Amino acid sequence: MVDFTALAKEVAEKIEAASAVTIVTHLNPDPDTLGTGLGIYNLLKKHTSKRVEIVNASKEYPRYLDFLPSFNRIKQKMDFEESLIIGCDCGSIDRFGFDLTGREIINVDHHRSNDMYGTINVVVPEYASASQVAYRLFEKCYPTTPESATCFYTALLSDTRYFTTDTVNYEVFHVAEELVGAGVKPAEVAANFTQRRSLASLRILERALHSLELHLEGKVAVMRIMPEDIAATGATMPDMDGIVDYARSLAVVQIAVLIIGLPDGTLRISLRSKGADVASVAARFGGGGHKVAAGFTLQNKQMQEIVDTILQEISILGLIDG
Ligand SMILES: [Mn+2]
Repeated sequence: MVDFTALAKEVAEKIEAASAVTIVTHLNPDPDTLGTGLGIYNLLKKHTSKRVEIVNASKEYPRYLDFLPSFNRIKQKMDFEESLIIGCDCGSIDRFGFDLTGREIINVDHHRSNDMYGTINVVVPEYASASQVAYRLFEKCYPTTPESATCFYTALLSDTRYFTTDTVNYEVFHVAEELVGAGVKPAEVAANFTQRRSLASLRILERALHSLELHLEGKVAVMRIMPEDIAATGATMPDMDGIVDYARSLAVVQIAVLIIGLPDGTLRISLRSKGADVASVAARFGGGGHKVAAGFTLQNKQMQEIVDTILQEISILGLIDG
């Protein structure tokens, strides 16, 4: 297992030695990357006198996360030039969307596919969220605050889909318990997740469900969102988060695929499974992720052609049980 005490000492020394700290979160941000980043941000603000910034290169963030302490501090541009970088929930350096060449990086993540781009790598694939890694690391050098606990808990709740994924175990509940002990209000966090949907998110879900097709004897579900659907509903990327889970929820389905055709011609593909290694499918297209939740992005491709190729790859890789 990871020696958090030793790593925390190294990390704290790096932070102490740095002129400033930039916390970087990944493109198309999810609650884990932002919750992990904000949790660390709140800790450093409270316990150090360093200049700290938190950045995300995307245009849109999930708005329902605005209850997270310091959410309004997240910037699209990096202002510090020689700061120490802390990367959150990101398996490869290009997914940050910033030029980080030559920078010292603390890599805080839980993706098995992480390519260890950091100066210090704190990567624990067994953990359910990057925030679980961050919490176990930073509790060793900076006392947890109610603000940081709320951020870490929110990230954990989201990456475990409300404690339902196969990454959930004793240690996850143990961390959740400690975070609640540190001041998290679980009902408030939950209400932000379940009672603040946008109308666009329901309208786009309706269209995605309408497009659902079953392939390979019903074991693979495919849903498509076309640029017209996005234009008609006004949905943003965060509005489409979680749609693919509806396809996976079908009893017969083993693998679910959601293809989003963005107005600029980009195709974003999300893959989910009930155990099959869909990260291996994503890897074939230059993407990555976790065993049961992965994805990739393509430019200038026909949607139908991609659907056919994905179905072929699933067959070739033998991911479907007979
Ligand atoms: Mn994550």
